[in-house]
Amino acid sequence: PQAIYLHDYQPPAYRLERTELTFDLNEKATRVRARLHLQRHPEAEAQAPLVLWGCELGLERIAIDGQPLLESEYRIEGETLTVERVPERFLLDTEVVIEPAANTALEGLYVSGPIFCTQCEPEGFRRITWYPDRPDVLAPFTTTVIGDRDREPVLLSNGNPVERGELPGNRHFVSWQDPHPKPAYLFALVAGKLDCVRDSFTTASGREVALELWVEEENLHKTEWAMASLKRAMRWDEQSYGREYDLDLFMIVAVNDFNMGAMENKGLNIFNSAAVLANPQTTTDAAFQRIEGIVAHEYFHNWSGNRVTCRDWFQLALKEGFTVFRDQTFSADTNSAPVKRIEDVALLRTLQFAEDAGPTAHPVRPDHFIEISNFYTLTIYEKGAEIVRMLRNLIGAETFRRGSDRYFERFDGQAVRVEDFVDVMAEVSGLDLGLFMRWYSQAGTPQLDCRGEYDEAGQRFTLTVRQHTPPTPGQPDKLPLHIPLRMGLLGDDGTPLTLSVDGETPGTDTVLHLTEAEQQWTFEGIERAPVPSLLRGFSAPVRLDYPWSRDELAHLMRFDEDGFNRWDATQRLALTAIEEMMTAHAAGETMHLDARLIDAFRYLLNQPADDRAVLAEMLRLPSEAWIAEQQSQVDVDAIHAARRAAIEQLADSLYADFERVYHANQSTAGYAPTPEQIAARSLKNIALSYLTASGEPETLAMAKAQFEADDNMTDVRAALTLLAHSDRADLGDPAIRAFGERWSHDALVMDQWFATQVTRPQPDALERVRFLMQHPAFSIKNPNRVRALIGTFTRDNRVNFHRRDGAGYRLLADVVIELNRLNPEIAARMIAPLTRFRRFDEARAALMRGELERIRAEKLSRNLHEVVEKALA
Ligand code: HT7
Ligand code: ZN
Repeated sequence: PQAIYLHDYQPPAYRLERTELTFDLNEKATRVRARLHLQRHPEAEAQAPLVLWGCELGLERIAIDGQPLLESEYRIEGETLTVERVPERFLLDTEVVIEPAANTALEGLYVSGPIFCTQCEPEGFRRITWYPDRPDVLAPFTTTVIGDRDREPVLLSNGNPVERGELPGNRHFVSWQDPHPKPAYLFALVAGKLDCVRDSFTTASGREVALELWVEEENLHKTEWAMASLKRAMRWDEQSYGREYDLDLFMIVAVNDFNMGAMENKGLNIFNSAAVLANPQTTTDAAFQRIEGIVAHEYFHNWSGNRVTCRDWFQLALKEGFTVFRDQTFSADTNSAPVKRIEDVALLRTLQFAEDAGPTAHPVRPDHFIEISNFYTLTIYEKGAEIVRMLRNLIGAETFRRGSDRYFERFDGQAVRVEDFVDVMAEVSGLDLGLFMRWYSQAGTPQLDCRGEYDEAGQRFTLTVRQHTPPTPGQPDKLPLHIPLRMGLLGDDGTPLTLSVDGETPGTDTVLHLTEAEQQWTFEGIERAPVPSLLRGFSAPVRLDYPWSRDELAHLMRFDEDGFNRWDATQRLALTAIEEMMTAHAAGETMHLDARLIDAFRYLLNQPADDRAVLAEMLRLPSEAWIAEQQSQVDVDAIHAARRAAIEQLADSLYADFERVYHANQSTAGYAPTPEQIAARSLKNIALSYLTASGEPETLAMAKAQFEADDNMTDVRAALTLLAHSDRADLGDPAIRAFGERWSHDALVMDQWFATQVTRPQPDALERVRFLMQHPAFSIKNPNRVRALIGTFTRDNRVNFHRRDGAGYRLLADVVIELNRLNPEIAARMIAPLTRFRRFDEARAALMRGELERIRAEKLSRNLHEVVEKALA
């Protein structure tokens, strides 16, 4: 397969005035007629050929202005169809036959159980019909869907329904008109037996919008939360960005088979059922919050993505980074803002940093790709969002809002580039963002090495900061970036010190602008040695090193004005203690937990609980993934053993405190996913997890009681996990059995059942995975099942996935080889843990490499080919 390069971009030679589609649905043979009203671009050459894209289409007819084309008049090569000579303005009329039931890749038109649905981003539309399938060709669409009256009573597409009627042979049709010009990737069609929950929303300017949530009948009791989330998101976008919805109808549909979370098709968002259906009995707090965020994300795309779209797929972060930033801000405004920031940073620092340090590292705006589906990554989404966040912090929230208003107004209806977004921000702020643009082109995570020097005689504190970005594949040499470093200084009594930098108004918090490889700042009038608080709010996506002592970290944990840095100081303190235990483990010595961490936790547990949500996060030790990120060669066993020992020693030392917190946070009210209740449950369940780590038998009885009380899924799942992960099979097995029997009818709950079992730290976990792959509730064709069983195992059960005998690697390779045939997009995602083999010891690396080579010997899809070749390069 050939790579596609950003620098080869050519504007389209033909524009679409109008697209008219007719679908005659049939699982085995759907007939698609496309009438494309095309016109040569005024700047294109008169001889410019017409190029369309298509994939696995049975072409039955092709005509221009009513004249069928002879086979000699067009040419099909790979995925393109070229007509050399076409008029300046013409109607291209094609008819193709496709087979939705055989489509296991879940791109284009496919069936999910009894439901027909589509996924067209990024290049799925070419599996539906021959089309200029590129995001810079926009058209208003008219779509007629014909289906069986009994099997497909509901026929949906983008826009507004304009006509419906009966046809012979028990068939019927609905025609839809979408007046907003859109690229093909935003096209959607859904048909089947679906029920609807209706609501409405009055926009700020007083327009009434009908809201429809379409689900299969058995899911009607799980729709309330998504509908409420949608309305909150609609209001928030009006208030925060001045963006109103622009059609009279907004629809969401839930389907069971979907490659990602959801899709922002114009007026008809299609959701993975896991990303929309919620109910207290079946859904955890974390999933409620995730659903709220995804509903908002897809809705926000209506402006950041649909009204203003991307010129080409290299610009993907333009819509995804901005929309993730928008959904993060929405969730922060709706829930606990500091916890949202902590969660987002934890995700970025573990998984995105790992991606940025591995063989598939790429810039936020890549300059080439083989398969664009491989670029829906944490780098594009999460690092892309961090760049937007830095921009807003650099120019200020109000100026940023003026910039976003101008961006939406100026580029409405257009397909644009990252530069267009950044230029508008530079224009409204007057700031030179030239250097800042490097964030989009340079891959890798910058490292900041900071050092402080206190001059007692001169009463000044000097901070020296060096930045460097390690090489990434294809980018050996890196240049300095424009990095905003928010910071403050704390006095020895915890008071924030007043700083004045470069003539700014003095305050206790400032933003340093790093633009060079090394810079120095001196703060005058500092009477005693301060403790610096650096990278407040995680002001830039970087790794930061400063030689804080443990006492200084404990000081920051107590006194920092910045909530994020209080959490981060606790994480750093815990990390130092765990690393010390890992050294002891490697030397075969007893692992002792540093008493200063125990004291810090005691302090936290005995503080008045003014923010329980943040407290729960502070009590969570750094994840195994984050500990691994600190190591030059990852020692999975030492990490697991040390972290576990730290938990047990905290549990033993602070048993009474955890017990008190557990009891103090029992809920009395009925379940609601409110920030207050979520915080209390989170704190209660982390306390319970420490209690069970103490090994005291009554603590598992507490977990069993919580499990049996069956109050809500958050508490049930937390208790089930503790029971299932304990060594007490007499308690764990019955709980697993009871849960599995109770929920065998609900696939989304069974996914949680799978995930709970395959994260068991005991050595039987891998055999359980193989066993569960034979369970009737599992299907390798369903991405949710694969993610729950295989994805959770390879990501969250590091000791067992990295078993020394290589059985974990073999299992993953077997699954990837099967997925390569069925669903290349999912195969390419699942393989990621194997591609990081260079991070491990020689023996493990050789086993992982061996499995990659076994995969490479297969006939690979473009998706997997690209990832495997990068990994083995
Ligand atoms: N914009 C959507 C991306 C998406 C997608 C990409 C590749 C394959 C399948 C997909 N489904 C959805 C989702 C979003 O970011 O909102
Ligand atoms: Zn998105």
